Amino acid sequence: SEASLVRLYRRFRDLDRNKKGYLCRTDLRQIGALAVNPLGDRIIESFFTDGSYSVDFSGFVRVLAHFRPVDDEELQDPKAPEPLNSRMNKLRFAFQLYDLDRDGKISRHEMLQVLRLMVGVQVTEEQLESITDRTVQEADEDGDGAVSFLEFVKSLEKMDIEQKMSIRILK
Ligand SMILES: [Ca+2]
Ligand SMILES: [Ca+2]
Repeated sequence: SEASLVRLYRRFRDLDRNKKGYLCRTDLRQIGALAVNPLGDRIIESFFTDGSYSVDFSGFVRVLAHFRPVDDEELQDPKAPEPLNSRMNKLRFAFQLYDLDRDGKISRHEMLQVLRLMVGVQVTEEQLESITDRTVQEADEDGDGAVSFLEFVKSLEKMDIEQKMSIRILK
């Protein structure tokens, strides 16, 4: 809505500490919800397409739209384009946080890297390896040793993505 765009713009300007007119990685690290998120750095990277070092307001809004909480009262116009915060778009966004080389599959190595960020230091390398194997095996239906987007969607079928992938950016 127009009102939330105005509020977002205010947030954007607050984050933009040197009044540059764009945000860099350091600016985004001021967002509390990202600073405490184990995948925060990866989420921050997704604001910067093609190795750029700055994101303008429209890019900022586009990425954040994925995290907008789904509002039950929102009327869905069947003719409107799929909103960026739909379940499928949230899953697409999550998938690309794993698929670093963008080949459309989460390899065992890519899964290991994400799990390492998420489980933290409490597990040994050996445990991490076996968690990775189990996670990939459980999702990998065609047995190619990697997780495709469809396999990813299926394995998360019962998870409350709408809830888990919502970040309140405005207070
Ligand atoms: Ca990949
Ligand atoms: Ca597979």
